[in-house]
Amino acid sequence: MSTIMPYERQVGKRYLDCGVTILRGAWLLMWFCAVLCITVNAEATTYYVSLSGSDSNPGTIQEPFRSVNHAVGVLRAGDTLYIRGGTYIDRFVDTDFTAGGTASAHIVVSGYPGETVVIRNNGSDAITGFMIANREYIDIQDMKLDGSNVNIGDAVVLFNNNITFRRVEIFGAWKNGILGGGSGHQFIDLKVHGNGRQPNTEYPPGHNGLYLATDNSVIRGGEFYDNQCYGLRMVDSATNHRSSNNLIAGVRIYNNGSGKGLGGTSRCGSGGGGAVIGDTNNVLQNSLIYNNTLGVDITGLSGKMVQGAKVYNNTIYGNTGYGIGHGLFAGAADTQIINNILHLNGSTIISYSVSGTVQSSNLMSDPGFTDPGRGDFRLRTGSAAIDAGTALAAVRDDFAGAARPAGPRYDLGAYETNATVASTPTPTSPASTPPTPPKNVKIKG
Ligand SMILES: [Ca+2]
Repeated sequence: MSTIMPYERQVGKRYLDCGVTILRGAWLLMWFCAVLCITVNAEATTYYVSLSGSDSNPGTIQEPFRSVNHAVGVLRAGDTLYIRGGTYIDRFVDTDFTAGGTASAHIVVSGYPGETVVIRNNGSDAITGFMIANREYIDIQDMKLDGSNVNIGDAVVLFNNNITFRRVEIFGAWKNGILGGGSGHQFIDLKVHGNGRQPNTEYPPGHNGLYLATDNSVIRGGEFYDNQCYGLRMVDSATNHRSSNNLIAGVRIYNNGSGKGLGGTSRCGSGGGGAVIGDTNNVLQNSLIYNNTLGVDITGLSGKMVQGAKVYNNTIYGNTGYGIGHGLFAGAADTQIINNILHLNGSTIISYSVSGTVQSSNLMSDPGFTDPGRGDFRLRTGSAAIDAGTALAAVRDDFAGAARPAGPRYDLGAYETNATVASTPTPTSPASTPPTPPKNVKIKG
């Protein structure tokens, strides 16, 4: 458990700790202490930004900085910057950072716990609002990035490696919510919506919630909705790189694409829809893809055939066009489409030029959702999707994080129904008899 400690107190404690050591004598220890002081000081300083602060302040909680782009410039590996609540007309780009983190000591830029932080693009950057191109191991978390007041650029651009976005809301960008390359990124529990305001008459292909050409990255949890083209597009348009080994899991993707995004006004050159999976060994699993223009596109760009795409245990519902389009443009090899539910889409799975496909245990009829009109795709008792799936070693849990399988087999779709776990017994008062353990629950002991 971490506590927020003002900068002076942290520094004071370090000197105190070292002083005790010095009193014990020994030049060697003094030398060691001096090194330790510098090392510790470099590894964990917490700074603050506040609307009531000043950039000439030291950045403590009592005397915080005023601007985010100034504050990020003082951060070293292991440091944390907390941004106090409020709306900042500001931005940060990689030239604002004077250092990056390391694998064992990330830089963290975070909204202050319990306060709402909005960073609204100040328009001072000709390319974009929030760009991190040369620094690594930076965690951006608990804030809203608002691109709505400038008619230029993407909200976030990443060209480097190992950046984490956690619980960040990204909205209103002229182009993409996030445009990302590089490797080892994590996008956890994001809310990405209303991006791609640029009229498609200016740039016909249109823009997306996330447009990633990354490798070895994880997109887990979160919502991607109301964007101009696709909610999430995982494919590189470059001919000399394949976006590879990315995992998309447990995401909710809805209302993206022409006639769906931007409050229904969106016009996407390619139609747009839920998700694109291209290039090599990318995985889409445990996700809800619904009410988009198209559902899932397994398709390459720039003549690159899709290789080894895996579409496991998704619920694909109510999309205007196909639920899954497979191999359009450049073809697809060795795709696995397993344990999905497709219902009320314009069509089900449309395959073009494909080879080596494994397509099994997919349900193409009404499975009995709890309340699809409200986005509740849990299965009702007795659903044909329960225990109808294939065991998949790569799918260990479900959309809600519950372990698979519950019961004898995997369920289809994004949710695993705990159909065989009895409800918790209601305690009687007074407890005249010991409660009976519910059936099918293994008691450790
Ligand atoms: Ca099951």
